[in-house]
Amino acid sequence: MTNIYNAILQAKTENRKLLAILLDPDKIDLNKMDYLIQKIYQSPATHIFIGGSQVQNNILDELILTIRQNSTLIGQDALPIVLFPGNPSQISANADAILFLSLISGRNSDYLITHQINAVPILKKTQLEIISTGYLLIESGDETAVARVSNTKPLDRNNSDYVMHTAQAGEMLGHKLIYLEAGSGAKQAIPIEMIKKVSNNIEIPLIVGGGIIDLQGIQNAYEAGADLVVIGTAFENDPDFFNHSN
Ligand code: 1GP
Repeated sequence: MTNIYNAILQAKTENRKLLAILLDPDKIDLNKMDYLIQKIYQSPATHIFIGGSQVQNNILDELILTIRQNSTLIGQDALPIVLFPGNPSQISANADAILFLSLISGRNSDYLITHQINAVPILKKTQLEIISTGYLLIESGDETAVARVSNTKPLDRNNSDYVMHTAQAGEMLGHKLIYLEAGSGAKQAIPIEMIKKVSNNIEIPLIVGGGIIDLQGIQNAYEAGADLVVIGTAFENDPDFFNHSN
């Protein structure tokens, strides 16, 4: 597998937009994986993200191996499998890379640095590509699982300047990606003006996810400057999501 971060940078340079389908191990039926993987490979997805706020089962390793087996059967180039963990127990050496997240919108030291420290001994035993990511949770209607589990307050969706400064601080601290997160199943996606403001004022690639429920929403995020969009719930609810004209 080529370096995943470099490929993201390359895509940004070429203005090639990227799409990750997020699979939550808690919501996946391993017996239906062949069908789901087929749908993923028929979709425009460029990455498979794996994670959830509270993965409680131990199927992570098995899930990734099942994805790999089914991907091989499909015979296309395998999509990179990237961990998007809620805590250090959600690490599997079988993935290709990990978004090494710091929840810089929050003020809970567990999610800023403690979980990361605890993850180090586990990560050191793997070959995972580690991609440092500044993770910003933005207010999106009702309380989301990320806000509840991380016990942090999302940033004000009407204060794009503060969100932009937080993203810029993340970039200055050396994060390689910025992720604007509305939360899985969010009522409201990240505001378009906010995506524009942040993307125009950072150099590193921008990921946007949470609450995007139609193809137009993906397009709008791209046009506003998102480099990679994450789709979880919409695909989970309807594996034919990408076949609809909208
Ligand atoms: C959540 O950004 C992702 O972490 C995806 O959110 O499930 O709402 O698509 P959805």
